[in-house]
Amino acid sequence: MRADLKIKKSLQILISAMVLGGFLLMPQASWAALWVSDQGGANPCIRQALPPTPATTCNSLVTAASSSTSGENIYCEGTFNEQITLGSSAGHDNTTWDNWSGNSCTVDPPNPPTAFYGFVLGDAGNPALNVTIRDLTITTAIFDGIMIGSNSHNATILNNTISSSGNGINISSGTDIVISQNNIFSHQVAGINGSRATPDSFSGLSITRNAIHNITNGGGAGDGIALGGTVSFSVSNVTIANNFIYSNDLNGVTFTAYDDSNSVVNNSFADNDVGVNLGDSKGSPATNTVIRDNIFSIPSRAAYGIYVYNAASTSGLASNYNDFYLEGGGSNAGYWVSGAQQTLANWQTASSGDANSTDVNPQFVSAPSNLHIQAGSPVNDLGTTIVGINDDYDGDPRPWGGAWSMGADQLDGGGGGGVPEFTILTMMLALGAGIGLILLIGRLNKKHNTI
Ligand SMILES: [Ca+2]
Ligand SMILES: [Ca+2]
Ligand SMILES: [Ca+2]
Repeated sequence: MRADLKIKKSLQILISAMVLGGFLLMPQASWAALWVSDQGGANPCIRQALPPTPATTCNSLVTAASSSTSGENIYCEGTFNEQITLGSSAGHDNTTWDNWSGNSCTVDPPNPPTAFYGFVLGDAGNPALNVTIRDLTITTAIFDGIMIGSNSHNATILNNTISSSGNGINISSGTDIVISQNNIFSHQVAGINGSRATPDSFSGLSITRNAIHNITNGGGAGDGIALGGTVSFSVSNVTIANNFIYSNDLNGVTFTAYDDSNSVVNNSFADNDVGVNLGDSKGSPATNTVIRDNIFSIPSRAAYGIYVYNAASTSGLASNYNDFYLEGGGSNAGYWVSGAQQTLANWQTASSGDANSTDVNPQFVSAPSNLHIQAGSPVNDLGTTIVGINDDYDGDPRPWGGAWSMGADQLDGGGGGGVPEFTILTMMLALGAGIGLILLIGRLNKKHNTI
């Protein structure tokens, strides 16, 4: 990579770190918000301008939902054994549900018949519009950690830990949903599950920069991401990019039935039975799928990079610039309609695609869970330009000093692949004051700002 670019990048980070650092050194800004603590007890929730003491907060997110007005922030800390259902009131629209500072906020709903979900967006046909759920831990819901329905458009699910439920996130309707930077794992059906049954659902769904892993087939599935439509309404315009998708019992991503014009780009797959599946045994189509710049590390069992289940799903498939790394012992590059294609060459012949793909060891930092690539990885700069994908799993910019890296990690952008700009930043900071703070901000700046 070019040294001048590295230094320029370092200066950009240093300047932004100093600006952010100066901002944080100012007196703490106050937010008029609803504050919720499991140590609190006040009822109803009262809007307050400063982070109050627990004694003056309410102790229920459900109570906060009954008090919220449109556009409000709700900050929480502690553990809440509740199901939070939004949509019955216009005061639920435009709300942001967030932890306060670095304090954890966990939603752990009780069992049925008291609760089936952690959060529900959309209540009996009433949508909850423009809701953001961020920085929370949501665990052990019998059905779904987060259920999105009733046309709850523009939901943003950001930087949450969502574990050990039926589905992590289940979507039945709602356009322009953003799911980013979440850790979604140990569910029994799917990490993200979507079954479209109404017009315009799912259009603009974006699934980026998440870790989706260890989904088991306890519920009969075991998919990282499972999206399917109906004869009347296909799932379309979904972007799945920059995710780590690993150790799922069945498919990393499956477009099971009536999917059209969806993109799977710049993801890193490892230890799944299938990386990307198209269609089903009944002949249901998943058409016009774009599969580019992904790494498929295909484990040593009856496993496949791409599985095209039926002839209908070959239509419009645009697959290229992927890495099909066969770990050996039964792994196959793909499955094409009626047969396994063991090697990349077999797959290329059968599918007439993937002309610019490769079959090299991507040199993950620590497979299968840390799918950053090591310095010197042969898939660096082997990808093709993907319009609209300008960062990577870590938020590092693409491209960096060359072309797109295959997979979710842009090597030259730093992060797990190598941290040269951070090293230079550290050296520069040794000359100045406020080292700890700016180092911290330098790190935070790699991901996103947190409140
Ligand atoms: Ca629970
Ligand atoms: Ca990176
Ligand atoms: Ca927060």
